[in-house]
Amino acid sequence: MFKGVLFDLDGVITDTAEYHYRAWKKLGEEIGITIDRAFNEQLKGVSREDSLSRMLAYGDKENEFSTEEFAEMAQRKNKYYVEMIQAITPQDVYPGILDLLKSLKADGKKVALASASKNGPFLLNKMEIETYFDAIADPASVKAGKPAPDIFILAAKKVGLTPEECIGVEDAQAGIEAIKKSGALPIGVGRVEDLGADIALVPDTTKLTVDYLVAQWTDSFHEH
Ligand code: B16
Ligand code: MG
Repeated sequence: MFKGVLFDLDGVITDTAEYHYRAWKKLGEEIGITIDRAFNEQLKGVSREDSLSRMLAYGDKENEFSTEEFAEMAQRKNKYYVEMIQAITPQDVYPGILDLLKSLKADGKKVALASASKNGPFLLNKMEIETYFDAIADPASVKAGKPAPDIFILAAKKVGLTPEECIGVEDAQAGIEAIKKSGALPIGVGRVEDLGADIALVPDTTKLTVDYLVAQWTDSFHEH
């Protein structure tokens, strides 16, 4: 049976994915790049710098900015985003997540955060759920961001497990790919059109119960 759960944050624990989108959209408007929700799917789970690179490529502007300008734009987006997340409270935890965290703790499962966001610890604190996490993998300390598996491998390691002993929960294409490569069992939160038909998917977080995780684990190749 699985021994740990590696959680993505944005779009899984709370709706910050929407704020990331709005902050990128605002920056985009200022530099003449219009993005929509379909394009935004490619930014989910992707680091701040890689997101900006993708956005500039999308707007055909990848050669228009100096290194300093690039850094300033990444910073500006983060400023917009940080303004938006100040108002987050425990009420913003997605439905079902708190119950899931409590049940996992009661069952003795390890819980780790595997978010690409440098704002992760701040958000867990705002939502008052940091006590449920046995470890937070620091995205600044991994070489490659999602879709590379590094952050999930680190998250498992920080709770004394191998990825093969864990379930990873994600809402993003890049994140699902990262979980698959790490060796953990992926569970997606979202639509089959976005995340693919080859993994277990829930349409929303109310379906993420321990029973559901156990059933997916039992159905998977992980059961020996
Ligand atoms: P920050 P996750 C990711 O978090 C977001 O999905 C992605 O949109 C964002 O660019 C990335 O974190 C970096 O976040 O700018 O706050 O460091 O989904 O991996 O929890
Ligand atoms: Mg996410």
